[in-house]
Amino acid sequence: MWWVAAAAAAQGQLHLPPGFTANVYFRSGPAGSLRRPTSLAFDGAGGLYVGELGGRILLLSDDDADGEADRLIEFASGLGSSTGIALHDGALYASSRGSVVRLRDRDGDGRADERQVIISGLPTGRHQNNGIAFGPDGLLYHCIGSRSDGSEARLEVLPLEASIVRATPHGEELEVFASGLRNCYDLAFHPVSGELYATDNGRDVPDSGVPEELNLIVAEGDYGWPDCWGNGGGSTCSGTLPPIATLQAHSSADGLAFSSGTQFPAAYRTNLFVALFGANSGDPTIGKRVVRIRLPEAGEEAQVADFALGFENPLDLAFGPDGSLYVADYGAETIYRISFVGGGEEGLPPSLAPSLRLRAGAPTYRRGDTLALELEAENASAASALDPYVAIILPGGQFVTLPAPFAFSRLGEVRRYEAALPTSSPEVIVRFSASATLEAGEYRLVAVLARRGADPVKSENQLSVEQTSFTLLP
Ligand SMILES: [Ca+2]
Ligand SMILES: [Ca+2]
Ligand SMILES: [Ca+2]
Ligand SMILES: [Ca+2]
Repeated sequence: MWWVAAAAAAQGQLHLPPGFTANVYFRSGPAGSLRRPTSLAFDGAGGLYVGELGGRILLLSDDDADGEADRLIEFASGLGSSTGIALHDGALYASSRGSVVRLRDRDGDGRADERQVIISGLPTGRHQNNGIAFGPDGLLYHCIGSRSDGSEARLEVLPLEASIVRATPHGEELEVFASGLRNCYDLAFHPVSGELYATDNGRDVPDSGVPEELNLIVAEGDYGWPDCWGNGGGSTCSGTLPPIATLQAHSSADGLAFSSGTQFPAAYRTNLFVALFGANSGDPTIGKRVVRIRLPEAGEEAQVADFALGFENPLDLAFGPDGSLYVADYGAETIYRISFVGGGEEGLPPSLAPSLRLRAGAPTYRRGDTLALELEAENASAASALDPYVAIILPGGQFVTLPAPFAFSRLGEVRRYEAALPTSSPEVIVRFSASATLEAGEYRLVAVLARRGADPVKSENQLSVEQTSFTLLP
């Protein structure tokens, strides 16, 4: 698949699922310059704050609402290597190497005029303090990277190192919330459940097989670094928590954001989007993309799928008030805006299109038996908008629709379906007002997943068609 990405990159275009489009929201031009963007945060008025590695914070706005920023204000400068920003209670919080700075714009001119270091003395070394997020509890959560890789001559691990810390919005009561994260770049709270998710990057050693991780963060959780990684890799894994998804080794899993708004198709709601920066080896097949993660439901595994390819080095992302996804490409020094313009379910990449699995309960039946089927809707998170239909295909192409189609109520649901086979003919109702006799013989059984209210017979309404067969004995 990477040749698609390479071709797209050569044209300066992103490769997206059908129904999506991307435009350049901002890059250096007459309005000002953008250099090595690291982090994004929207304010309530649609202004986009952008942190730069060089220590500036920019405020971009799209005053004529055409999807491209036309105004740049330098909100702040002089921070040291900023890799995380967040807005809370009218203030902008920014990471600066070893500290957290709180900035306010008191006079509303778009430039910070009040500045306070609220946390300082954080450990730095190979990595530093990165992403910032505020929880439903109003407290500040902050990623602190490790000072070493974990594979080199071991440094003493300092108390706040390789952790997620928590503090009040004033920087007081600083404490370790979770530990064992080698280099957490970003973190985000689930908009509904309030659960905290964070990325973590495995060690840099080539061919070590150490994956990048998405972790569900719980209080006092230990996520394994330096000895344990992935799902039980390394050593000393006892008592540590595995990731809920592993991501491509050395791809550098960085910014993450939950989808918000209603612009993206229903199947994308409350999915996590993660920017994979790319390998520091320069291998073009690693990372350089945004992936979409569907969080696991009970007993399932998280599903990871490519969403957007063709970046240089995507680093952070955020959903805007317009429901578009904004991606800061550190390498291309560009902020992209990705929007959904297609209709219905067209935006679903093939791997995530709704599908139906059909299993016949038995290979043979006699008249009067109960035909048992199992149907499973996959990837159909818009399940409430979909109806399954089951039909028996007769010789000559007529078909019998089995009665009482039911709706799926959630993703991955398995529904058993039972229908009494007619004891005599011609008792069954056939579509198009025909009637038919079920002679002994082999029948095809077809299940169709269609949009609610749409005619399932029309191919344009069929999102998934599955077949199996059974034999009706004399
Ligand atoms: Ca504009
Ligand atoms: Ca000001
Ligand atoms: Ca881990
Ligand atoms: Ca972020």
